[in-house]
Amino acid sequence: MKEQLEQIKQSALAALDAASTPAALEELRVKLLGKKGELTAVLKQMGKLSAEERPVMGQLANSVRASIEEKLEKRKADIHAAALEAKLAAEAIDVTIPGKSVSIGHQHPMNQVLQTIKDIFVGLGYQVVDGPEVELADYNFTRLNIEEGHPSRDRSDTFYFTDDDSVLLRTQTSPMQIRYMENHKPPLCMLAPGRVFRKDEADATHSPMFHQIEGLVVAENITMGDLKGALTTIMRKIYGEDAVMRFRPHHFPFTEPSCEMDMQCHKCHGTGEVDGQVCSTCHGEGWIELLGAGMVHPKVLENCGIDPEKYSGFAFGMGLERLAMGRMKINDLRLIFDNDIRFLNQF
Ligand code: 2NL
Repeated sequence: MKEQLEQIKQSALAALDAASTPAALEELRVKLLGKKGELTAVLKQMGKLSAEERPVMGQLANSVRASIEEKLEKRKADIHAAALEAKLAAEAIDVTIPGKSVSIGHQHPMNQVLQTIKDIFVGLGYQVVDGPEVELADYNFTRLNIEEGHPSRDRSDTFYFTDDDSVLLRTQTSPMQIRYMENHKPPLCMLAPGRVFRKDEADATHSPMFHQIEGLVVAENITMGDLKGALTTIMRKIYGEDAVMRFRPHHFPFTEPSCEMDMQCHKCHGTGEVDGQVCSTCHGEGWIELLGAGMVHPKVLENCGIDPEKYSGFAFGMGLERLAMGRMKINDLRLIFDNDIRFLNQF
């Protein structure tokens, strides 16, 4: 029996040494120490021993059990430690590896230009307003003194929603100014930037959707002198203090008198030529068209409930794309709308 116990101890310790998982250890515990285990089987035979032998064997059996239990605990701890070690090694983070860079987008070039311009106008006291892109023909045309039959009302030029041509995609941002005049008493000073829509085939200088900025100032005693002073000041803030400007007579149905404002070409200084070649910036014109403007037509003021005998005002409108193209040296309008990342990343 003594040999049997020694045998159990040796093989148990060897098996415990060989076990490498908590599950294998548990299996061994049951096999060695459990009710149906090897040690229990030996102990059941104790009854057959003599009275002198029994305590000796009992003691030996207990020490074998203790050895096995001790080894079991040690292996448990070892295996747990090894597992932890392996987990830590696997999850180790090398804090010296450079991080993954997160690429952050930026404002679209059109928005950058718009923001710059809005800042200038806000600084001069203009209120920036927003309005609907789907408009009534009444606001877009009629109240602006654009008569029935005017070419800009044509179905080939304007996107209409209804058969009676009463609802449309606005072709200019002026309807926002009409709405503003309806709801505000002079003195008023506002800026209306936004998308406008015209049935144009897209090419280097045309797009069926583009952006306009219109401005309006109405108060007592506003004159053409105010118009010239305000627009010269504003355009110099946009194009530089040394920019040279000129005003030419023009015609718009909603202003009287009307004018266009040009800036002398900064490349050829108004000569239209660079090194004997036609200037590429102004195409030989010597001047670059900036905007259209004029004194608000008395009929338009009246159409908005403002007394033209008491009040007068000036208004102006310009294309934002053209302005952005000039400032950012973009030569094809379509680039602005394509949203090719190689283009956008240049700004
Ligand atoms: C251009 C010319 C212009 C206006 C827009 C306007 C608005 C009201 C009354 C009177 Cl409510 N006028 N707007 C005036 C003159 C010119 O735009 O060439 N735009 C691209």
